[in-house]
Amino acid sequence: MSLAKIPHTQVKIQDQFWSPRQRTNAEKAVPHQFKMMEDHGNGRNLRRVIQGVRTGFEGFWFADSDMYKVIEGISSTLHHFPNEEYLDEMNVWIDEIGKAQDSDGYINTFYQIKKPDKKWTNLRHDHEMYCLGHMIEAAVHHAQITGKQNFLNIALKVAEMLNTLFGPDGEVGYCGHPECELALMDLCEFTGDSKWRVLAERMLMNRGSHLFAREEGIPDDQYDGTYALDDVPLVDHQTIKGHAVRAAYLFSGAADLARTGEAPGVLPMLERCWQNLMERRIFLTGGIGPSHDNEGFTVDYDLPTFSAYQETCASISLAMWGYRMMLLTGESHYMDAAERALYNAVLSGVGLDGISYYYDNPLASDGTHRRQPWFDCACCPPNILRTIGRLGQYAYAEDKDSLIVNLYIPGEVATKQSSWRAEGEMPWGGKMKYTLLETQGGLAAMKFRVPEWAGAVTLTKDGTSVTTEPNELGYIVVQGPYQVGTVIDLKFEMPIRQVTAHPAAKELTCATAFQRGPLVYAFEEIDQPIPIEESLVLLLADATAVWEPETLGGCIVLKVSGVKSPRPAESQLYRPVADTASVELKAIPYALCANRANSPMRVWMPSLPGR
Ligand code: FUB
Ligand code: ZN
Repeated sequence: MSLAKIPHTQVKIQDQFWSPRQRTNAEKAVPHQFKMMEDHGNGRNLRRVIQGVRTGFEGFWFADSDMYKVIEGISSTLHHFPNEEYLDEMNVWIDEIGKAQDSDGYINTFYQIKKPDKKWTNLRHDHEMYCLGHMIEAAVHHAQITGKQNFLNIALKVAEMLNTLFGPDGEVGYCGHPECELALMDLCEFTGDSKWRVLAERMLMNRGSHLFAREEGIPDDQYDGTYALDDVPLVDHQTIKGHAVRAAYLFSGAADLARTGEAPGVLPMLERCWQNLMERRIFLTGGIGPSHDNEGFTVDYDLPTFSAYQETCASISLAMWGYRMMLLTGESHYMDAAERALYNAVLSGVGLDGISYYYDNPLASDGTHRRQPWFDCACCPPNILRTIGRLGQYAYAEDKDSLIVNLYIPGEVATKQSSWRAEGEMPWGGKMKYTLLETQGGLAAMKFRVPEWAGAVTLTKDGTSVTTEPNELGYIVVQGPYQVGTVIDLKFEMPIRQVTAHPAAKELTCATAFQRGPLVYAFEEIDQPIPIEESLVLLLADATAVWEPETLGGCIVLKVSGVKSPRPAESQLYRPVADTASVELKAIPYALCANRANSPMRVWMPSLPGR
């Protein structure tokens, strides 16, 4: 049973957790990212192309994609925080993009400046379709938000060119870095033109034909296409592997394909890979991809802490994929993972200032891992800009006659059938209240996701208890009738959960971590009475949740019982177990780490049996 999207344009976020982030996005990140695009040469690259200059290209070969993502991020942000000046500034870029576009629709400033006669000769490495995919995604979004066609027309010209080259009458072609597939699916949904689905399907289904081996003259028996998921045909993937962002973007496009029509074998493949990821490869924080070497997956249970790579884009791609799996299947558990990523590994990608970013997000640090204003490889900052801008899209979905609540975020939602106000404490407390503001008729039921983190659940409709036993898809179903003023009160117990990992996750042996609601917690040395290296927590620790208005903009911290294990002398590699003394340790939400002075940090703490 597939569901329909409710775009973020129909969702207002008004809470204490995400609203400040969206505002900072608008007030700080947008001007910062405009500036970064000029400081780092993305704007100059466009102007070089317009002026016919063939030297001086700046940045990575896929730098164009950053500008497209920035446009997408700014468009989404402007919807919630209108700003004429930024709109004008963005339109200047769009004009320039139009001017830099060749008459056949081609645009890629790296190729246009550096090797105009070599277009499409290195699909494996050079990201031409990846960049264009980001353009299409951004242009669709820009058109949705502004109602303007200017960027969309440029993107449609691109899509027509891609169709001529790689569509049903063209060559077999797909990009080393997936992205174009999901973008074409967006374009199909927005324009209603199935031609774009057919093109996406060709890119998806031809993948695995070892195109990149042929491109580089590598004999088939010596070719390892794993990194770019060109090893086997799409439907034959058994596990999640390769480069993390590539994998989750590819599977996002595949999920959209399966949701919108025939796609034999695709759903079982997605379910297999998802299961492998959830059972053996995802970090506690919802991030994916442990290894720096391939920016991706390695083997089952490889879940390091200090060296956890967890690229911000990878966590975003996991949220995108989980969201699409929920839309495709109607099953709520996919949003457990998307929520886990969004509240932890994704949000950790940006500082509270909105203008400092993590590329990789380790789960332990010696205190020197700090967010940066930008990167040479700048994929993550604009990705987080657009993700926070569009966050509302993850909160709801709908089927023919029901509204489905996936994320519990105070604010408002308006659909064709009804408008609701959501009030409550999330993510700090588990109470939510939904009030029906308007109804146009046709709403038969409200469906509420039962989050994996929830303890006991209670629900009343206009004061009358309703069963909270979830249906087979994981939702509590609250049947109508609905009149304006109907109130649904929902309460999820939000226990502190202390967790250990599967013993096969060797790096997490004898370690323990804490979660409350959707948030994973971490211990920063700055909050502890003793050095973090001397801190251990008890298994079955006493832990209490305390609201601290002065900490990190206001957050719930956890006070946890631990013990001090004094640091040995430098000469003492091994030593007898020392006396221990009780201490109270303090944990803050992982996503808020590294916003104060440099401080060593741990999500997973060494633990001792307690009581
Ligand atoms: O290749 C484009 C982006 O740059 C990838 O998604 C990231 O992992 C980074 O390598
Ligand atoms: Zn990135």
